[in-house]
Amino acid sequence: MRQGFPKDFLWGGATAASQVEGGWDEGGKGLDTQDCRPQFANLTREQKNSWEYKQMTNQKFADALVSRETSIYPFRFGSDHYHRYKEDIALFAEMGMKIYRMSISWARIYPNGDDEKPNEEGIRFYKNIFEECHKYGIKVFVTMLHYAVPVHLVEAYGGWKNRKLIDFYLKYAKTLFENFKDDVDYWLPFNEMNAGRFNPYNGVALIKEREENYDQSVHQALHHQFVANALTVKLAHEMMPGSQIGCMIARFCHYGATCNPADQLTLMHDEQYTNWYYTDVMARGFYPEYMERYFEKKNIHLEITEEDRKVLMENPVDFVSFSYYFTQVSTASENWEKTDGNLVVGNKNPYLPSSEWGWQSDATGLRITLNQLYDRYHKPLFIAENGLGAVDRVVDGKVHDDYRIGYLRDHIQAMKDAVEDGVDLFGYTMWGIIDLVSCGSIEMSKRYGVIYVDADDQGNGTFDRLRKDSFYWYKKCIETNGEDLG
Ligand code: BGP
Repeated sequence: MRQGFPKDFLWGGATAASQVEGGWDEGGKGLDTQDCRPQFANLTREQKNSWEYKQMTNQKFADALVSRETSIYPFRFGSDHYHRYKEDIALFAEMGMKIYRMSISWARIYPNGDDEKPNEEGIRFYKNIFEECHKYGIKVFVTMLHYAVPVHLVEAYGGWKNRKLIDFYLKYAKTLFENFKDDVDYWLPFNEMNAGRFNPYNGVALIKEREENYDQSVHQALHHQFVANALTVKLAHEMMPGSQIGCMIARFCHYGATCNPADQLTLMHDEQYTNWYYTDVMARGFYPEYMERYFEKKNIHLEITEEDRKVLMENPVDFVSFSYYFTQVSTASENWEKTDGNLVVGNKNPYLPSSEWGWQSDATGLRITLNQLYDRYHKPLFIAENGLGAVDRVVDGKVHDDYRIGYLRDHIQAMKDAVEDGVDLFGYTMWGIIDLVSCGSIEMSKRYGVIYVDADDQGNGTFDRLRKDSFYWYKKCIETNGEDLG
């Protein structure tokens, strides 16, 4: 039996450009879809969790295109990483981080998405970040698209439902590989591929009101992303032999509510439609049979060419990664109590504690997930996101976030157990290593970081950085390769 984490285990932290950078209109960057998501003041937590709040509408979009405000568009100020990345990376190094997962903003490289030439200033900005990481021996894991799409691609082409997006994306990918082939250790073409289904504005750049046949558009857009993903894997392997390129989903581990076979059947379908579908296409290389029936039932007719199927089959990913925050219950009953979760509202599990945002923490579910994924694909696994969103308070210059330490301790112990079960897990990047704007509820108040950022929901504050108690805890965890979780 294996004992503990492999000695070269990649401990790290994760961010996304739109949530951390700020500098939304600097350095030649174009406006992107995340820059356009507004935050409305004085809403209750429940209202902020609602679909109406999270959903993009024609009106909100039109307003955002003309507004220069930052206070109601928090993704425009982020955590000011654009100006403070050196300080941030020095803190990552102090913690002993082995890897930094970050995303590149498409609109910094191609401001409109379909420009003829890339923006050299954007390329220089990321080059500087990579140089800074290398200075400290920190490896780099790049997400090439973490939700933020140049708005021009929505306005002129209608987002990912248009097949042309595949070509624009590939051009962008080629530019990244040409410029950063020696700087990046792991590549990820798309963040949380299944987001397209649960939040189509974020995932596939669709505005629901504009779609006559919404389900059809969502799934066609997802198909285009699958093809773009496979072609990017191909391109990476051609341009950078030996490169490591992976896929990612938001993994929703489900439990059957009871041993009633009807609940177990619901469980099987939930797992297929929300999880397996996406990783099956990207890791195994073909559309699973169970989806044919699903599409038929929903009256969805996808345009998939023979060439698409061939490309998918010939270009599976090298590793599988996922985000993991919570688990939920599958039941055939309509009357189950609900609770919030990442991207979806789920059924509540009476055995699990909830965060302030109603996300149910479940470390055992992480061990189960790792075993399930490894068993199915036998590819190396990477946990690209995991962490606890909470309200933190600064008292005498300190943040005593024992709740976060407890969450991390339990999840890292579960990872260790999975490794000892025989799972090939090679890295972990804690989500929101530094406080950043929450993707779901568009606010700073929901904090994940082990590094505190002094900014409020409207972007007031010094933006100074502060080490939370969890900073020292994670440092010790890394130093001892996950042995000292005390
Ligand atoms: C994932 C996204 C991240 C991140 C995280 C936490 O779905 O990839 O961008 O934000 O969820 O979600 P939230 O910020 O809504 O708490």
